[in-house]
Parts: sequence; C-alpha cells; structure tokens
Amino acid sequence: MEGKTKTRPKDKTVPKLKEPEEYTVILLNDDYTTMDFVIEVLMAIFHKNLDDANIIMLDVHEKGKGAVGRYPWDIAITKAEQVHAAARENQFPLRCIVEPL
Ligand code: TYC
Repeated sequence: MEGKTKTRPKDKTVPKLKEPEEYTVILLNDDYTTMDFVIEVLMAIFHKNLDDANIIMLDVHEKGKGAVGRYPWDIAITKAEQVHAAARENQFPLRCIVEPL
C-alpha cells in the first residue's frame, strides 16, 4: 500500500461513546434495623461521612424511603447486594432497591 495513508472515512459515522446510564440506590425504612446499623452501612458501603449518613438515615426513617446515591448499574447492584448481605449477617431486615434514574 505504498503512498496511501489510512484516514478515517469522513462519510461514515463514528459511534459516540455514551456515558454509562445511572441508577439510584434507594434505602427502605423498617421498624427493626437500628439507626446505628443504618449509619454504619451508609458509611461503609456508600462512603458517606457521619453527618451525611445521619441525615440520610433520619430522612429514610421519617419518609419511608430515600435515595442514597446514583451509580452505573454494576456498582448500584453490587452496593445493594452488600447492604443485604450485611443486614442478613446482623439479622436485620434492612432493604434497598435500585431504580433507573
Ligand atoms: N426505623 C428504624 C428505627 O426506628 C431506623 C431505620 C432507618 C431503619 C432507616 C431502616 O433504612 C432505614 N430503628
């Protein structure tokens, strides 16, 4: 292929790389999980500081549910599984759900 350089064909569309879609992890209230455990979970799994964890926990406690964070699908579902595993280990019924943004 002498004398020929490869250039990107101008008439073809190059697919744009899309940002990964995000999902919201929503924490659900219950009557049995302790407030301290919810705060621990928010700090350990969602990397919230103590103040934010406390605010989120109280909001969920009062309203019944609340958003904890937005993540790409794999991360959101992994965090939800980690919450359920930690809750199971400590015999709490704490649940969260993952919803499209
Ligand atoms: N309602 C619980 C209590 O009074 C505390 C709690 C808060 C539980 C948030 C779950 O996602 C939750 N001990």
